[in-house]
Amino acid sequence: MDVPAHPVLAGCHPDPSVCRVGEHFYLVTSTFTYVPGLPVHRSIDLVAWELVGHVLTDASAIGLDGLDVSDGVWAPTIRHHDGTFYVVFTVAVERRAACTYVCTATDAAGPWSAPVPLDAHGIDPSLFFDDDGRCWFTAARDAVSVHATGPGELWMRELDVAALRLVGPEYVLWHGALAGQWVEAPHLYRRDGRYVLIAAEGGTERNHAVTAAYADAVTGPYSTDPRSPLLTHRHLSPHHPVQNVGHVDLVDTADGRTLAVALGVRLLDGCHVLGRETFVVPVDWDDHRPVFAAGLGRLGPIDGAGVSEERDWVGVRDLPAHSWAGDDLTLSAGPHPLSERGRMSFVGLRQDRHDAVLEGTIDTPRGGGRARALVAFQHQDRFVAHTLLRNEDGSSRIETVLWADGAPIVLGTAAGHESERLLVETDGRRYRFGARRDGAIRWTAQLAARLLSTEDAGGFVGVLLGFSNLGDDRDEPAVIRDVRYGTATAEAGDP
Ligand code: 6LW
Repeated sequence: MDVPAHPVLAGCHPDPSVCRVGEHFYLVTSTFTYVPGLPVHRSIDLVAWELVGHVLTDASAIGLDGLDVSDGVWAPTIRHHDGTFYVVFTVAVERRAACTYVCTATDAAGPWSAPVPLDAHGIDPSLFFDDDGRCWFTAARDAVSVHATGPGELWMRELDVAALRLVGPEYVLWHGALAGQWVEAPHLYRRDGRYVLIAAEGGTERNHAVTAAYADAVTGPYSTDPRSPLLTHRHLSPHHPVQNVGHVDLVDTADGRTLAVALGVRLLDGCHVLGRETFVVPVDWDDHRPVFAAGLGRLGPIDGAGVSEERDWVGVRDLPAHSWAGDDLTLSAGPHPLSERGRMSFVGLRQDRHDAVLEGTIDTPRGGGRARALVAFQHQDRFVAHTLLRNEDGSSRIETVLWADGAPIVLGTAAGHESERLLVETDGRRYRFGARRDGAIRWTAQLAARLLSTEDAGGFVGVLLGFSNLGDDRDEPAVIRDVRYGTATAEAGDP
């Protein structure tokens, strides 16, 4: 099993968690307000992943309406014990943990149970099954909840898996190795007779790091591994193409190796638009102490897309009524603009490569005022809508609008036809918006990729490329024909 030097799940797939059952590995990642939520990917080599289902097919069960795009479903953990899969996760509101849930299934592809709330406050919940079958629930309390400043803390309670409820006393396990803020992402393992507690520290940006502590009893006391941080790119130059590495989960292969999934970002010109992605890192052991990425260069440099070519079309906060006939997408109209926090008529794909192109043929809506658009969506305060509109006189117009921090900025307009093949193309440094006709592209607008990056726009997600259909219930669905997403090849001409 070779470990690839690029993400194994490209695009916004952060906070990965993995478990193995027989020859299959199963992986879940955070989905925030994307719907359906919590995709389950399956692999036999941890490199090529296949989308097999979603834990949260029904968003109404947890209520994502009204949330900022980067709130919602955070940092799940997947485990398997005695024939049952467990996924625990937090729903965040205003960047703070609001509720913790557990879902179960006998088949990772589903159906999954409805989410069962747990009486737990904290982010990044995890489960650990001890040798005697007891299940321990761990989570992180951030610094603000513990003291005004200083480190946060990791805590544990037992989970009664029959009743799906936390029981017994709470144990405070550890405050981290780096005396900073944000000790999070705890996962417990057993190795060489010791309990191994792995955490993430430093925050999910450039200082992100993996640390560890060990104990002889599951409840502690835990002593810090003085080698911490054990995995980080914080010490590398800001020009290194992979940054923010951390938040790992470990898994043993059937033949006795250990690998970790980690999150990281791919930078271009100091910023990233693809969100935090899932990487795989080899792990050696020094007795019970993990040694991450022994040998150099396993995490980068990184070009090209991830190995997995799975397409997971998502909505935000809700999945609008839509259907596919081959490559033709039929998308119902929705009344909420993309700049609001409501349920909107939008479906998109995680942008998973720097050189990306999305295109589709759209008809001008019949009535005036409504818009159909190809969209590059970071969050409700930062996106570009490349829109096809009808003018008062019945003619069509293409209008490319950047929505930035509460205000629209028109990047370009052009006369349009009744039917237009709209496209967005990016090389990672800029996005260009145009229309294709008779083999040529007419560019209408461009903008620097930085404006859609997490560094500039904030948040925890990456860019979604997709389509929207703004209108009310009486409006007919938009049919977007011959939708194509892929790797962009340089095309001549500037906007
Ligand atoms: C995740 C936590 C984090 O729960 O970001 O800063 C949260 N770190 O580990 C959302 O991905």
